[in-house]
Amino acid sequence: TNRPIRRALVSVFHKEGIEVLAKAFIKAGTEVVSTGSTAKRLAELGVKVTEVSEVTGFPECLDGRVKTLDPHIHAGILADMTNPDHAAQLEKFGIKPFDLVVVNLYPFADTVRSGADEAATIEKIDIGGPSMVRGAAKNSATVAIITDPNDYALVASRIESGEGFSLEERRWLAGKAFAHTAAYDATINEWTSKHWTKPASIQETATEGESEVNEAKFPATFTRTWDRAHVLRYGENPHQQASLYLDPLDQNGFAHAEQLGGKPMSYNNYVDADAAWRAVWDFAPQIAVAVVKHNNPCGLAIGATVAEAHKKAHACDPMSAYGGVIAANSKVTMEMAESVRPIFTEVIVAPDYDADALELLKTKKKNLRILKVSEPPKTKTQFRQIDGGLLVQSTDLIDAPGDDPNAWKLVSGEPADAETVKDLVFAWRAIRCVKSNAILIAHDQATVGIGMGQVNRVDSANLSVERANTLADGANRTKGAVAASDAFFPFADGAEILINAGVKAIVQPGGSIRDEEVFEAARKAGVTMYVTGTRHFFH
Ligand code: 93A
Repeated sequence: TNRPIRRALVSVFHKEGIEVLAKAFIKAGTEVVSTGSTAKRLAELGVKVTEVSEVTGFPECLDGRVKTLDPHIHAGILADMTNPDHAAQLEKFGIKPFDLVVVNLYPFADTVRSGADEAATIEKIDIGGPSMVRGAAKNSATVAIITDPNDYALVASRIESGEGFSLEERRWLAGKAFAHTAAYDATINEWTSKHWTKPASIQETATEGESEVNEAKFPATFTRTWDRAHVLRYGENPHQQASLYLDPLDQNGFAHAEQLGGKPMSYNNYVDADAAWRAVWDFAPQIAVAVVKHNNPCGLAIGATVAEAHKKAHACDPMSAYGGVIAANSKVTMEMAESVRPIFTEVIVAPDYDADALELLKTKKKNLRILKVSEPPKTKTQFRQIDGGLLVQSTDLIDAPGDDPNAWKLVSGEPADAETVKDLVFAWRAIRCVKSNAILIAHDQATVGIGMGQVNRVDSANLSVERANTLADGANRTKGAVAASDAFFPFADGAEILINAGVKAIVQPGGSIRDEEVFEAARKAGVTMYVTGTRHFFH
C-alpha cells in the first residue's frame, strides 16, 4: 500500500520548517506545485516549483480569496488513483494527480487575539486551505496530507527514501487533518457566536414552557476548541493522566498565568488556584485575599492593605492554611511576602508583585509556585462533564438581584447597623465560593469559621462554630459575629446552632416551607435576620 511521493502540492501560511521539505524535494526530484509566497520561498530554497496559476491557467484573484479553488487542483487531490475510472478521467482532462498535500491555514485565532478589526479577521478565514486539507484527507486512499509542521521531518525522510506512506499511515495523517479543520471551524464559530448574535428580526422559536436560550452561550450544538498547552505530571491522583488545554481565542485568563517561580503547576494546583483567584475577585474593588485548600476557602478577608487582608484570611484557620493556595486581587507587597514567608504554601496568585516582594518569595521559597495573571476572571459559562453528556450553565456571579443588600428583607430583629451590614455583605459574598452546604461566620470583614461541604446544614453550622472557636487559641469568635448560609435553613435547628453560639445577625436566602419557624427562632433570641431571595449553591 505504500505510495511513493512523486508530485506534491504545498501551500503554507507559516513557512517555518519547510527547509527540510525543500531539501527532500530537491533530492528526490519531486514535482512541486505551490501558491504565491510559498512558491517564492521554495524557489529561494532551490526547489523547481510550478505556480498554481500555471496549473489552473487562471490567475489568483479577489486578493487571494481564490487561489487553489479550481478543478485542476481539486481533481488532482480527489482522484482515487486505485480506481481506474478516476485515473482515466484525469487522463482525459489532462490533470495530474497529487501524492502529497502540505497545507497550514491562515492564522485565524492569532488574528483575533491580536485585536484585529472585523474585516481583517474575516479575511483570515481560510477557505481554499481547508478545502485542500479535507479533499486530501478524504482521499487518503492515494494522497498523504500534512498539516502539522512537526511531521515535516517524517515526510521528508519518506520522500527521500522513496517509500512514501502506507495506507495505514495516510489514514492516520487524514484523521489528524480532519481534527485540524474541525478545530479551525470551531474557533471561527466561537468568534462568530460572540460577535454575530441572533438579531431581533429573527423570531425566537422557543417552544412553550422552555425558557429562551442565549444562543451565544447555549448553541444547538456545542463546538469549541481547546489547544493542549501542557501535559501535566499527573491528574488529581498520581495514577491519573492529565493535560491542560487553552482557549485559542483567550490569552489572558487564569489558565494563561505567567509563572514567575517554583515547581511546575499540578492538576490540583490549577483547580485550587483558579477557585482562589475567582473568590478574591468577588470583592473587587476592595482588596481581598483568599487561602484555599481542596477547592474550599480556609480563610477569606478584605483589608485596607493586601498584607492586612492576608493576615486576616490566614488567621481564620492557620492550621488548614498549611499547604494552601493564596490568591490576592491586588499587588503583593513586601509586607505580605514577609508574612507568607514562614507559611508552607503551594501556590500564590496575584495580578502583580512589588519587585522586592517577588525577589523574597523567589529566593526564600524556592518551591512556591508564583503566578501572575493579567486579567480578572471573565468565564461566563461553565461546563461539567457527565457520563455521555455535558452540563453547561452560566457562571454563578455576585450579580443576582438578591446580592444587592438594598433588596434584602428584614425578617427578624432590629435593622443592622452600618458595620454589621458591611460584615453581612462580606459574608454573603464569601459564601459564594464555599462548597455546599455552606455556613460561614464572619467578623470585621474576615471569615472566622467556615462549615463546608457537609450533606446537611446542621453539620455545616456545627462545623463553622467549632472551627471559629477551637482554632483561635481559646478566643470566642462567634459571639457578636455575623453568619451567612448559602441556601435556606430547612428547619430551625441549623440557625439555632448559630444563634446559640452568639452571632448577632444572619443572612440567608429564605424560601423554606418552615421559614416562619426559622425566623421565629431568630426573633426569640433578638437576632437580626435578612433574607436575600437568592441562593448560592456551589457543588
Ligand atoms: O484565500 S483562500 O481561502 N483561497 C484559496 O484559494 C487558497 N488557497 C490556499 N486561502 C487559500 N490558501 C491558503 O493560502 C493556504 O491555506 C495557506 O495558508 C496560504 C498560502 O498562501 P501563500 O503561499 O501565498 O502564502
